[in-house]
Amino acid sequence: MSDHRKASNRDPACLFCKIVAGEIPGDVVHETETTLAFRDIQPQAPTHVLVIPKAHHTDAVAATRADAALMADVVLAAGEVARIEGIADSGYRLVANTGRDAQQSVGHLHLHVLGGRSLQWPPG
Ligand code: DGP
Repeated sequence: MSDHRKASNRDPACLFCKIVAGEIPGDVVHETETTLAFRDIQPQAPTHVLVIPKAHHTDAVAATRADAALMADVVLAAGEVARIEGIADSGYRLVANTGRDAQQSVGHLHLHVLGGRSLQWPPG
């Protein structure tokens, strides 16, 4: 596997890299060779799971530039989380906050999988 797909491609200061490494606990709901999904510590919906690549990439565009197949792995893992959580049919939202104005607080790509209730639009 090339470096940009490996968990060894990590930022030692990154919170989510520490969860991948098991240095900080995470409530893991799904895992593949290249992705990890765990419950958000501040849930905003009955289902609120974060899906990340194990390798460190700052956001969705950076990850896709480095390895489009890795981004596909993340999206497919999010779909699997929705199935496991029982919200695949009722519907769910995938959110990738990107940058300051979007309130991205952790600079490691993560898709929020939100569902289990009717979600409002537009978001705040
Ligand atoms: P964002 O604002 O899009 O960067 O989302 C980051 C999310 O990460 C936010 O909803 C809260 C969550 N979070 C922050 N620290 C931790 C942690 O230590 N564990 C878990 N499971 N989630 C965390």
